[in-house]
Amino acid sequence: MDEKINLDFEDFSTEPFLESLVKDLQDQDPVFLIGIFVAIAVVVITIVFLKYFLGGQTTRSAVLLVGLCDSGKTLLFSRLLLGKFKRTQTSITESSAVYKAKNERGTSWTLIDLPGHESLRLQFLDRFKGSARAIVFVIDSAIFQKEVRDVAEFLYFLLTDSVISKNAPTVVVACNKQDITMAKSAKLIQQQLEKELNTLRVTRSAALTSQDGSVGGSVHLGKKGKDFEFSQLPMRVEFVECSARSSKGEDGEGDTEALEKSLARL
Ligand SMILES: Nc1nc2c(ncn2[C@@H]2O[C@H](COP(=O)(O)OP(=O)(O)O)[C@@H](O)[C@H]2O)c(=O)[nH]1
Ligand SMILES: [Mg+2]
Repeated sequence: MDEKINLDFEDFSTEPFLESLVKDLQDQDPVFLIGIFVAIAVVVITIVFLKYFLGGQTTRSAVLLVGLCDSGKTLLFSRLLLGKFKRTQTSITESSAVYKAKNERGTSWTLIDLPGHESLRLQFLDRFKGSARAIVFVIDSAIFQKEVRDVAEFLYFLLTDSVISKNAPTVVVACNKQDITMAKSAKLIQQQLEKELNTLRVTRSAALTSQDGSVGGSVHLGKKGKDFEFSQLPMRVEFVECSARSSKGEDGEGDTEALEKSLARL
C-alpha cells in the first residue's frame, strides 16, 4: 500500500499504476475474475433491458398520416421524407420511414402512411394508434366543401377513440392542396369542422354505424352542454395549410413548411 502511494508521488504518468493493477489482477484467482465479469455483464444487460422495456411504453414515436382517400397522404409522405429530391420517390415502397424533425434537438419520428386500400383504415389505426405521438389528419382543401361530412365523421371517429383520447397525441390537421385556387383556408375548414362535429355529437351512433358498421368511440367529444370547439379536447389540435405539390406542377417542391414546423414542436 505504501509502495503504491510512493509510486504515485514519484511518477505522474499512469503507467506504473496500470502495471500494478495488471499485476494485482494476475495474482487473483481466475474464478474470482470471471465472477466479476459476469456480475458486470448482468448489470449492463439489466440496464439495457429495463431501458428498452420501460422506454418502449412511454416514448411514443410514431407520426401517423391519416385522412380520406386522395387527400394527398402518400405525396406528403414522400415530400416530407425526400424534400425536393423527387426523383427517388419511386424507391419508396415502404409505408413507414424515419423522419428527422427540423429542430435543434434533432428528434426523429417514425412517419407512417396508410398503405393500400382505404378499407384497411380501421385495421391500420388499431395497430398504430397506441404508438402515435402525433396524428397528421390530411384534408383535400380543394374539395373540402363536398367532403365535409365524411371528413368530420372520420375525425369524430379518431377523436372519440378511447386509446387516442387517453394518450392525447397532437393532432395536426393538414389542409392540403393549397396550390389549387379553389382551396379553402385552414381557418374556414376549422370553423366548418367545429360546426359539423357539433351536429355529429347528436347523431353520432346512427352516422357511424351506417358508414362502416363500426361502433364509435366511447368518449364524449368536447364539453357537454357547450358548442363544440377544438380547444375543449384533451389533445392539442393545430390547423396548418400545406401543399404536397406546387402550383408549378409535378416537379415543384410544394409547401410543407407550416406542417414541418408543427412536427418540429412535438
Ligand atoms: N394540386 C395538388 N395535388 C395534390 C396535392 N397533394 C396530392 N395531390 C394529388 O392528389 C392525388 C392523391 O394523392 P395521394 O398522395 O395518392 O393521396 P392519398 O390517397 O391520400 O395517399 C394525387 O394525384 C396527387 O398528385 C397538392 O398539394 N396539390
Ligand atoms: Mg396513399
